[in-house]
Amino acid sequence: MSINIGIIGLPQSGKTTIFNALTGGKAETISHTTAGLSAHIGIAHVPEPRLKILADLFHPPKVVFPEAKYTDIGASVKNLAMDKGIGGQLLNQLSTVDALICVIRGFKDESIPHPQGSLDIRRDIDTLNLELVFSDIAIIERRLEKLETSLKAAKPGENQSYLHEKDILMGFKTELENNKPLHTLSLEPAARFIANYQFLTAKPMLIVINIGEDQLPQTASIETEYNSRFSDTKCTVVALCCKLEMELAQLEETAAQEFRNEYGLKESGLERIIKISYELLDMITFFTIGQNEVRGWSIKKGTNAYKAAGKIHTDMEKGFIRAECINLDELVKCGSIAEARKRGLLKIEGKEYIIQDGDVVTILFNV
Ligand SMILES: Nc1nc2c(ncn2[C@@H]2O[C@H](COP(=O)(O)OP(=O)(O)OP(=O)(O)O)[C@@H](O)[C@H]2O)c(=O)[nH]1
Ligand SMILES: [Mg+2]
Repeated sequence: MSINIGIIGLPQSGKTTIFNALTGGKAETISHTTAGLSAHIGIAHVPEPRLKILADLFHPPKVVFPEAKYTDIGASVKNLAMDKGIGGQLLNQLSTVDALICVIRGFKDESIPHPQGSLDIRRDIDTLNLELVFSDIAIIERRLEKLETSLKAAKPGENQSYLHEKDILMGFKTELENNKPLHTLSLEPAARFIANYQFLTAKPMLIVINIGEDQLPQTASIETEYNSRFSDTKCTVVALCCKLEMELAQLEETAAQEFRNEYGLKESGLERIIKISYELLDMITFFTIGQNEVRGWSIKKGTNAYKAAGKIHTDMEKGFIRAECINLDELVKCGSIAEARKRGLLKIEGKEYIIQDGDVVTILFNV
């Protein structure tokens, strides 16, 4: 499964710039008001240093990285929620993402007017949260209308599930009206409904404060300040100079690295964003080694060997016999699977084994 992330933000906050930084794409940063509504979609290879370690050990013809899909919707969520046409379609597209990146303007630049008139990070985060809340309330209201119709038409005794759903939705609406994103609620027994509706405020959220180059030395203090106010288990704030990251993403890796050193940046914007996204989404990576490729796979923490096999190939799930697993570090110490087997370090696991981050997995199966 590749992770799927939607990029939203107020106009001119830097959405397309970060999209380009993450995907290495070169989508033009022009305003949607002149270009019409259009979403940018791009794929990034998840930077996974452990794949390089495996590649150095096994010299496979091919190295396959997990992928992350980014969508820059390029329009305001609030406007989309009010639109039944193309805007509604874009919103549907947005509702299928696993997590949201909310870009907030932090850079100063007199030549780029701020849509709200002045620079104010807190106000903009609040405004964006309100847009998401607005969109979710609109979904709930539409559903409640339909439920009323269904309730009127239902025979006595058949309305139990409708009433239950109405109850839950009313509860959600109250929370939203108090400005509480749905991801802060304890989900049982409402989890099923959240999954059905794909509410935007139920999604994990990464707030990216788009700072200017001059603010880079304050990155850590900016992050502390805004995390103390806005972060929770499903929301994290990072500060990133999106424009610089976009420029670095277009350089050769060695040149980019040199510039990063000069700026005191330990890792690329993509690396930071991916790391936090994986944490927010509870994702881990396991590896497979084949004759033709070594490959990384992203799965939810807690996935068992049987389901993980299915990610690789449906035949492997259907004909699953067992999984042979070893932690990547141990494999590197042994130098080869054969040596690991000889030393008794290759664990033989059944269907129920929970795959661990960094496991190198061989699935034995018959078809
Ligand atoms: N000075 C400065 N300008 C930036 C920075 N990041 C983005 N910009 C500029 O801000 C403008 C808007 O950036 P975009 O990435 O197009 O913003 P957007 O959110 O996609 O804009 P819309 O799609 O029109 O809503 C562009 O002119 C960017 O070059 C930054 O860190 N510093
Ligand atoms: Mg844009």
